[in-house]
Amino acid sequence: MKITSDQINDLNNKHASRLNEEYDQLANRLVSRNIDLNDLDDKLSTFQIAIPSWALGTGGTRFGRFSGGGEPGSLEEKINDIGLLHKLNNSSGFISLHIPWDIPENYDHINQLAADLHLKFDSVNSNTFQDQPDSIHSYKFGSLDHHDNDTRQLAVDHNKEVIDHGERLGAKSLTVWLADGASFPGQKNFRKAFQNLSLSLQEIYNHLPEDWKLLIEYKPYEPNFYSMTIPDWGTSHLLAQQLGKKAYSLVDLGHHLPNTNIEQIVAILMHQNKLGGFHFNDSKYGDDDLTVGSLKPYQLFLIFNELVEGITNTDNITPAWMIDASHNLKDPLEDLIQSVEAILIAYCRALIIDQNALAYAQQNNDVAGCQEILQDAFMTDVRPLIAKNRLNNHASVNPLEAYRNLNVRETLIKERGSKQISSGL
Ligand SMILES: [Mn+2]
Repeated sequence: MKITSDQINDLNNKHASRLNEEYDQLANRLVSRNIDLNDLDDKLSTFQIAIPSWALGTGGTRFGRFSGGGEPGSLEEKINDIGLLHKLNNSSGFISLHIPWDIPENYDHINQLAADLHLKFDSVNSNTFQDQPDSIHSYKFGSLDHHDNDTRQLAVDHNKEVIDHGERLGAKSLTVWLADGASFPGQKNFRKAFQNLSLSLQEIYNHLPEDWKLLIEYKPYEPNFYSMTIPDWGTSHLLAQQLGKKAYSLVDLGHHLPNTNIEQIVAILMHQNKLGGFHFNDSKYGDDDLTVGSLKPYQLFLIFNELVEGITNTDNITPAWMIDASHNLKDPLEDLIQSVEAILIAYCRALIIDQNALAYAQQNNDVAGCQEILQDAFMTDVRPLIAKNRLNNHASVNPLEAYRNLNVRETLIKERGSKQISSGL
């Protein structure tokens, strides 16, 4: 299925006059507060969020999976789905592949397909959290941290292969998330596991092309419930520091214990120029993989405040942004549309914070004033800015409404059938 610009224009035309009114009203208010709307518009236009290939099918829990139909069954179909999203919102211009689920059969063909849809390949992800069917060694008790050298080498070699696949697609970073850890006290020697992991990562790091980055993700628990070998940002940062300047930490919103101050972690990592990537989702209890912004939009805004501050005032690279959530109940494409929208809203609200006034209030210990400044930005309805930006970029003013009006899911079910199940879930 393809969505044409004419279809989007027709739908946009219905909204144009109302949107212009709302935009003008908001723009006047922001200009009077010295917000540079052209600059804001440029930042919104260039902000691109990677969609992981595994987010396009219906997810599940260990209790079951309820497929929604029309899921992409091949890498081509996954890329096509992201193309549909990007056509609607102009902000999903990156794909993040997971190897071995997404190994291309024909690189030229896959590169051409992505280019035709104005998509690029972002960070590639390795998978050593499950055994491959033909594997002679098992990751049941660890991969990169394994005490058995042959098992460890298998995991190292896999990561090197992922880099090689990524290179042929124009990707520039490898993301490593490990399930390695222990579920029972005494099961693993912490120091030896860390040492083995360190050696493995060094070998992978040495295989990185000059212009690549290694992004090290952390997680406090699950699938291991006593210890994880990279449990927190401190361990991730320590490893990145040891490896060198091409290694960075990656923050996944759902990979923290409840009530962790994630915005502070983001600020400190950026201060150290070590924040390399960011994964978006939302959670109530653990790594719930719910739609970003569905539960804690204020936290997301506070995080974006630090991200914007860090991008403006540190030498930290622009992190690789990716949605990392599982869509168990909603149509995955609808969920992704909502996710991108929530991220843009948080980003845009952070961009309209009066940073000078905030710095002045902080300097003067005006605690109530600081809160007022943040909440004034948070409570501003910035949706007309985002919709207008999309209108100017020939994308949809209201992507979710357009998705439904254009019967995207129904068409995909017709094309692919209702039983096809996406790989990698
Ligand atoms: Mn993640």
